[in-house]
Formats: sequence, structure tokens, C-alpha cells
Amino acid sequence: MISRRDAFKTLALTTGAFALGASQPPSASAQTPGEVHKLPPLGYDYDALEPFIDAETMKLHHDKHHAAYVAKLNLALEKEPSLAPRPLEDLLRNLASLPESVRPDIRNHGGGHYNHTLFWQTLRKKENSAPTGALAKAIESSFGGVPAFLEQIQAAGLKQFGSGWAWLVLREGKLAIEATPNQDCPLTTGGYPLVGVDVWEHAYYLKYQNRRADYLKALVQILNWDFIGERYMQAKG
Ligand code: MN3
Repeated sequence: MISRRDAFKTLALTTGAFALGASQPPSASAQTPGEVHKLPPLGYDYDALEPFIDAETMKLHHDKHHAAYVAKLNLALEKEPSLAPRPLEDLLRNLASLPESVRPDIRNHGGGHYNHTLFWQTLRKKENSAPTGALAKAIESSFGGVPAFLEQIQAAGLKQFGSGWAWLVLREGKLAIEATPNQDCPLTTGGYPLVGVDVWEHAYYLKYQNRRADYLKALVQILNWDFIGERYMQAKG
């Protein structure tokens, strides 16, 4: 039988826990205060890229995969708090100089966070979208035109063995198509990524199964050229 005093204690604890939970907005419930890096919002609905990328893939990819990179990056930074104030871009650019205790975690989870943050921003479902202005000219002179560029970045994604990314990067002032394994980010080798194409199976397997080529063909149709063009101008300027 529960005593009156115990019942009071239970009530107080329950009320306290409830009040604590209620004081936080639902959007913050997945984050612990003081976490250095936070999962950015997708910026559009999960189904916004249908039928090119399905809603279930987008939800898992953002809410589970990307969230896990953020959480593990934050755990790594707890081991080296001196690195916490530094921007992620700075850590990835200077990976080789970081302490060995955290270097692999920052490479994998920091890279994962950075790469996915860029990935969401470079996608948008808009018919007949194409690069314009200075970026269009640079793509023309570097690759012989937009169709040739789209073919080449798909080929780079298809050729990447296992998990990784295909990229459009600005390197030494010039555009280049590259690929990296795992979550390696072009920043680490002195490039600046403008477009990142995720070729991990988690990016396409639910809808496309083993057909990576079909996923790539769909993905290049939903590039957000306004965003990519602005990023190019910022990088050049
Ligand atoms: Mn991914």
C-alpha cells in the first residue's frame, strides 16, 4: 500500500517532469541544450521532391541518417571542447591538423553533417530549371554545356564504388567534377563543393533498389540552380 507521503513524492516528481517537458517547444525536444551542432530543417516537405525522390526516403534520410551524423559529431566534440567554437567548415578544411582522438569522427560525422546540409539545399522540384549567368558560362566552358555536365556528374556517381558522393566543386578557381568515398568532403582537399550527389544506398534504395543510374538520372532533374548559382557567386567573390 502506498503511503500518503510516497504518493505526494510521486505526484511532485511527475508534475516536475511534466513541467520541464512542457517548457520546451516540441521542435527542441530532440536536442539537448548546449549541443554545438543542430540538425537543420529540411526546408520543404518530405514529399516535395516526389516522384523523383519519395517522401519515406526523405524522412529517413533527414530525420534518422542526417540526425545521427549531427549527434555523433556533437559526441566527438565533447572529447575536444576546444574545437567546439570552430565552424564545421574550418574543421573540415583543417582536418589533418586536428587531434587524432577526434579526427576520424569529424571526418565521418562532421563530413556527414556538412554534406547533407548542402544536399538538401541543392534540391528543388522545378520544371525546366537550368543554371544562368556566370555559372552557366563556367559550365559551358568547363564541360561543354549543361547536358554534358549532367552526364558527367551522373557518370561520376555511378563509378563511385560503394558509398560516397559525386561533386561539382570549385577548385583553384575552376569547376571540376569529383567523387569521394564515405562522407569525405572536398573541403578537406582544398575544394569548395557547389553540388553534392549522395550515392549511399540509403539515398535511393527504397524507391530505386539497386538502380543507382535511375536515381542519378532523376536527381539531376531537381537541382536547385538558383541556390547553386548564388553559392558559386559567393565562392568566386
Ligand atoms: Mn546520405
